Amino acid sequence: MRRTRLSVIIPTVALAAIFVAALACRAGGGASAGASAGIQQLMQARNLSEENVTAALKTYTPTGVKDEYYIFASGGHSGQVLVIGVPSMRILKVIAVFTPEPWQGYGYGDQTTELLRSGDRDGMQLNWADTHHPALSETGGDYDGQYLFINDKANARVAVISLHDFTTKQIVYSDLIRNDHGGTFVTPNTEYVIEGGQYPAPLGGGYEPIESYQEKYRGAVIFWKFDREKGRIVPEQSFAMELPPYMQDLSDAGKLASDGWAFINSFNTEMSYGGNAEGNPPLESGASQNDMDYLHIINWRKAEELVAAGKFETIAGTRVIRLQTAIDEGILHLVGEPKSPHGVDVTPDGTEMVVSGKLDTHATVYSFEKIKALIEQKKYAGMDGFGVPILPFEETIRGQVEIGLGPLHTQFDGDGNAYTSVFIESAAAKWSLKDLQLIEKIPVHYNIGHILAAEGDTVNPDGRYLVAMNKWALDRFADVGPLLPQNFQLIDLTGEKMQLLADLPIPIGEPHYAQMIKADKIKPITAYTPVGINPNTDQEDPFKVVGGEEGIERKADGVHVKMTAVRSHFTPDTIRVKKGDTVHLHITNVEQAHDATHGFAIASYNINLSLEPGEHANVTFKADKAGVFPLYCTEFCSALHLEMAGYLLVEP
Ligand code: RUQ
Ligand code: CUA
Repeated sequence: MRRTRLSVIIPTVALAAIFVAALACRAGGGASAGASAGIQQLMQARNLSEENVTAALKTYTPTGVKDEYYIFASGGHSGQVLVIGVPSMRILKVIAVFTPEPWQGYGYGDQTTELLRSGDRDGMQLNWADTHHPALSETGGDYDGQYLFINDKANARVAVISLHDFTTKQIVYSDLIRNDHGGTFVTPNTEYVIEGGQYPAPLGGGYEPIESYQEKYRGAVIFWKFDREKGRIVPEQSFAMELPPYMQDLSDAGKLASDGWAFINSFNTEMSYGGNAEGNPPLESGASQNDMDYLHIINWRKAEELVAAGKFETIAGTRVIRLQTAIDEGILHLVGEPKSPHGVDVTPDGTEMVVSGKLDTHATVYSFEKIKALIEQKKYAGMDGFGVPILPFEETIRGQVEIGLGPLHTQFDGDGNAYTSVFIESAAAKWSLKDLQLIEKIPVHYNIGHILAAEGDTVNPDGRYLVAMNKWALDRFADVGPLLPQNFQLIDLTGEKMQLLADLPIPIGEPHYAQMIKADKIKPITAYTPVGINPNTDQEDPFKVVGGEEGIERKADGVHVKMTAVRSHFTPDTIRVKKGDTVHLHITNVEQAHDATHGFAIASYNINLSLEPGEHANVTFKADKAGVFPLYCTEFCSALHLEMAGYLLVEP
């Protein structure tokens, strides 16, 4: 299938390129054909090279034409997710996740406020997140277009987003860990969403002196059980594994040959904890003494069985396989990995794992078959300080590829090539998995972190497009002061050589990772049907209002306003209450028309909703200020939109 689509698209692109080249030739030869002369003039006037014009033709997407791929990108500290089209590199949507988002009314009505606040920890309101790694749900190791997960590194939380309506459904966390990084990654059938901790702390919270770091601080990885039918994570069916207090970094789930296994790399096996003003080495140099850190190899399938057999302890409400149990049961092994490793990426066939070291120049390719054989033979190079067996490094690898300075993350195409981001060099490196040879490098602008390819971490990658997620933009865009946008660069993989096609400045940072999925796998709804759906529960809301049943009723718990919204009025449009009343607004957008969204805002009361067609929302507030407060629809929904208004009258 993939080939058929490819063969349709390449000729179109190639033809366009030939067309322009031919035009350029003819114009150069003195031809004065209207179109060619026009294009020549345009190229001259805008100072464009032939390469620029090919890039433009490969990405230009006329109005009304839809993109071939979606990128789901982390929105970084914004705590949101960005949706971007490829090849146009147009931003299509911001999905509100961990942070209030006014346009979507996210965090202003009862339902979304409840959802947002369900992510609060330690009694503190969290209004931001450091989102890192989105993960699309998978079936058989392929993206299935149903769900998206994303982690919050700062507060160790995981969110579930449904791609049915592109909204956040759930936020979970465990008090087991304070911070995460190695997530989210899904197992090949989305049985589990993996969240690996990063900075060790006492498990389950609480205080222990930092001097007791080695004894009392621990790492952990959580396997969140996902119930696809319900579309929610089930914390009670989830479990975790205690890990040594190294700083666990990125992770990846095994697939096909390595299905049932998970891989987590780490740094700071020195167990340095800083204290540079107290006579200790700074964390950064303390953590960079060893030549090797450890790749953690976890048999999650067996871990799942151990939990079912009761071999766990419950800590902070989470079932935890203790480190000693993991060692005794042979489900945790380590193997060396060179100098401050960062990314670990499992190859599409699941037979190998690629690890890159930030302070190394290589990508190291581990063979899962060799690892498995060594585990079976119990052939160890030794044990770490906690008794975890260490496999002999030389016997686990197939080889190393010389990549360049600061390799980080790797993606794959369907033709046996790997693509590694090279941070210090600001380049993307293409290399052959088969013979571990570097093929080509393309400069990117600048300081690339993650890299993503079309369906690039599935069992069936597409190739075609690569995106460099660059941390620095420097001279790429018009100057906007000292804080610059991040820069996503689209690269064409279909030609002889990689070609840089387009830049997309990202005005909210810092996005870390993203995934790219074929657009035809995403089939969102256009309206909530039947009318009256609460997107949080995906069910009809018990307070949904149907046309003709609107009204205002005073009950024991306050004033209930049953309201409908339709172009271009709210019914009722006058709300009369008394100062001090508790007001319950129940508003249903009774429309089913595509794109017929209404907003609902009330002056001064911090009330702001977005009511998509068929959506129902509830808002509870205390009318503690007397006065006259206009209410209105915030979406320009019709010619009479300005008239879609009314009053909240709070009598003293
Ligand atoms: S990590 S590049 Cu979460 Cu590599 Cu940022
Ligand atoms: Cu509804 Cu404007």
